This record gives sequence, structure tokens and C-alpha cells, in this order.
Amino acid sequence: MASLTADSVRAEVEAALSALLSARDERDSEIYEIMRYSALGGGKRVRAFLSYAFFGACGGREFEKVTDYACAVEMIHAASLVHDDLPALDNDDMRRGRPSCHRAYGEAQAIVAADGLFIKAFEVASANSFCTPAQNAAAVNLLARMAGPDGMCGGQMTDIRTESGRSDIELLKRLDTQKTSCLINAACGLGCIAAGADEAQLASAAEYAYKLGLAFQIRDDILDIEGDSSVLGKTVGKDAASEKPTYPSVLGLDGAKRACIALSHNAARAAEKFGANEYAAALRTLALKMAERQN
Ligand code: GRG
Repeated sequence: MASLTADSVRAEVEAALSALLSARDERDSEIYEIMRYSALGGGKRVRAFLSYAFFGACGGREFEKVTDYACAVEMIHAASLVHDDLPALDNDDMRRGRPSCHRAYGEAQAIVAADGLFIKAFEVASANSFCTPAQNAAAVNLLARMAGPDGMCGGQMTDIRTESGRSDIELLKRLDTQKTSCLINAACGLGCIAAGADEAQLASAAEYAYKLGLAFQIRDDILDIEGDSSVLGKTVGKDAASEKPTYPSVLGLDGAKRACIALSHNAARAAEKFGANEYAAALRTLALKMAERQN
């Protein structure tokens, strides 16, 4: 990779995803078609970018080492969006500017294709031929812990319970940390693992990830109020319609914006621990832009 930009990461990761999500037997073409619809249909690739940037910030230079790990995180993320859009969860008709997966293919097909993506991610991370078996084991372990019941799935379960309910900032912080920051932490940590980072670097990456992830989710909630559906590629106003507790509903819109800015500055400071190289600079810039993102 010549230089690390959002476009260069997107190109690398989407080419790799396309290769990884190709049916080996044409009788399996239906599930692969639906998995490709969900994993290749747009998306900012923020998580993949984080894997690449942490790989570089920890001294890694052969970026092919991190590609399969970045793809694994993007597959889990895509699977979670498919499930999140289902009628039993957020019931959203639009995702990434197109009909959500169940609207395009049917509910049963969407559930199963998301299961396929979720599990394919672990196959891919466990078999990264550019990393050692010990690195792959560490990568799979981190992914499982961050996506599972103590991470993203646990956060989603709390989210279901708190719908239409009362909330406070501590509950919301825990919920959003699990639902959103944990997978972002997996993305950052996998970049570190691919680069052979030490425990101190992994801990600094986690500090960055948890701050950035929370800022990311708060901005998501703010955009649900004042964002533009055509720019976001999804429906807006859903949180208010379902009376779902969010940072803006608990802190007010201005309070949520202040919290988002403070967290993005804290994340930028955490990135300073990685020095003055271009990758650490990209991590700082990403954090500082978080409070302004429009999609
Ligand atoms: C079985 C994999 C699986 C998951 C089940 C449904 C669920 C548990 C978790 C949902 C978690 C979720 C949707 C959290 C919200 C995270 C979030 C802010 C998503 C939006 O991410 P962006 O903006 O999306 O990066 P793009 O489209 O740009 O990739």
C-alpha cells in the first residue's frame, strides 16, 4: 500500500472481501450472494481503517499481514447490521443507501446469511497465512470476546431491555461501550496483533478504542436527530420514535455534543502514545473528526 488513506484501505479490503466471499461450490451461490450484498454494499470501513492504522502505528509495514483481520472485523460488523435491521430488532428498511438485507432477500435468508458472515469471520481470522498460528489464535480470541456476550451481543441485549425504558448515563455508557466500542477495540487490537505489538501498546490501543467507540456511538445518536437520511443511507428519527434512551435523550442534544467532543479529544490524546509517525497522526485526525462526521 503506497500510503494509508481511507480510499486505499477501502480498495484493499473490498478486493479481499470479494475474494473471501466467493462461493467455492456454485450450489452455495445463494448464501454467498446475500453475504456479499451485506458486506460489500458500501460502508465507511472505519473499522478496517483502524486495523491498518494501528498496524502501522505499532511498526508494521507489510500491510498484507493485517488485511484478513480487517476483513474479519468488517464481516462481523456487516452481520451485526443485518441482524440490527430485522423487524424483531430495529426494523429498518434502509441500510447503506439500499434496501436492508431482509427487505432485499427476505427475513429468513437475511438471518442465515448474517450467521454465515459472522462465522466466516472466525474462519478467515484463524487462517491468516501472513501471521503466525499464535497471532491468529490471539486474533480469534479477541474477536470472540469483543463480539460475544461480554461485548457487542451483550450490549445489544441490554439495548433491547432498555427500549422505551428509563435510563441513566452509567447504563448508557456500559451499553454503548459493549454494543459499539468493543468491536472497535477488536479492530484496533487486531492491527496491533498483526504488527507483533506488546501488551503496553495493546492497552493504549484499547484506551483509544473505548473513547473513540463511545464518541462514535454518541455521534450516531446525534445524527439520528439532526442527520440527513440521504447522506447517512439509513432512516433517521428512529430513536425518538421508539423512545429509546440515548445520550441526547439523557443529556440533551448540546450535552451529548459536548460529551462527544470531549471523548474524541481524549481518544486523540491516547493516540499520542504511538508517537509522531503518519499512522498515529491518522489516528489522531480520525478521532478529532469524529464529533463532526455527517455519515
Ligand atoms: C450475530 C453478529 C451478530 C450480532 C447480533 C444485532 C447485534 C447483535 C448487534 C448490533 C450492534 C450494532 C448495530 C451496533 C451499532 C454500531 C454502529 C454505530 C453501527 C454503524 O456503523 P458505521 O457507521 O456503519 O461504521 P457503516 O455502514 O459505515 O459500516
